[in-house]
Amino acid sequence: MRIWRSLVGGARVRPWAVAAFALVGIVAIAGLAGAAEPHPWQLGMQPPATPIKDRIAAFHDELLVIICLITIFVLGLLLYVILRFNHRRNPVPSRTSHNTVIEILWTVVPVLILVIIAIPSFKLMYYEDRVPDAAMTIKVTGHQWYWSYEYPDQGNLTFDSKMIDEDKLQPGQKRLLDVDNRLVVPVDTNIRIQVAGTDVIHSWYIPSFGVQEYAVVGRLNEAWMRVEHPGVYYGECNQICGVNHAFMPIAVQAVSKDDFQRWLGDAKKKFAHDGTQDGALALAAAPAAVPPGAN
Ligand SMILES: [Cu+2]
Repeated sequence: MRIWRSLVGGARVRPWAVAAFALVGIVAIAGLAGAAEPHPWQLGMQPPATPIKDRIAAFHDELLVIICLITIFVLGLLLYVILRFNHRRNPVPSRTSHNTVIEILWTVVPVLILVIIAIPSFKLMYYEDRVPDAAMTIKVTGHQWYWSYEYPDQGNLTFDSKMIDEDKLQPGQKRLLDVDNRLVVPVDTNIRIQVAGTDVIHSWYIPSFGVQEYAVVGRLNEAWMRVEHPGVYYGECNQICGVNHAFMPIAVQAVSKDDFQRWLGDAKKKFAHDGTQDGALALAAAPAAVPPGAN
């Protein structure tokens, strides 16, 4: 309260303090209102778009409180030692060594803090891991250097998604983030995401979904998502996978269920003769390439 009073100057409100608080408020709101993409000078994480990310953000905030309390406590101890036991104020130091009570405390207290953190952490991990009643499945395959998407329960629709080169960007498209064919998903639908690779390890990562899954050759990793609001959400491969690692972005467009059905109809025609089946074939053949005992 004293800090607040010194900032606002008691009864007389200081204009600079009001301006500073207003600025912080505007930046915070602008951060929340922005689309799910990185921004210059962004503070904090992208706004959550799935229940998983909601929980990750809440857990992050809880940890931040614990970390701040620990840091303030350690800083206080350090300052106390520096001021109280410096050479001038304490010329003849005590020769004390070992104190059983303190040694037990500084072992047990951190262990308790870790246990307190571990319980919600494990709950969150299992929540991220288990797909709750998936209404549909999407298979994501990482290639050097693009992604391909399959909708096995929607008539096996398959297409590639490649970054739009800088010289071909249309107005409004985002450099290094927009792709030719976005992954389109319906909102409010539990979607099982299966991720695999065809060459090296990639990682399908969308910050605002809280989803990050390794794309490994010969393995099928699983994640899930439920996008809460329509919009475009961006992500990137976040496993260093070769020279064009930075040029295989992910763009997901979440639309209403009706719009999704309409898109599905169009997409089946658009990608009907697209020769993108080799990705699926390569994946099916991949386990044979793994040397015996490698798993
Ligand atoms: Cu990659």
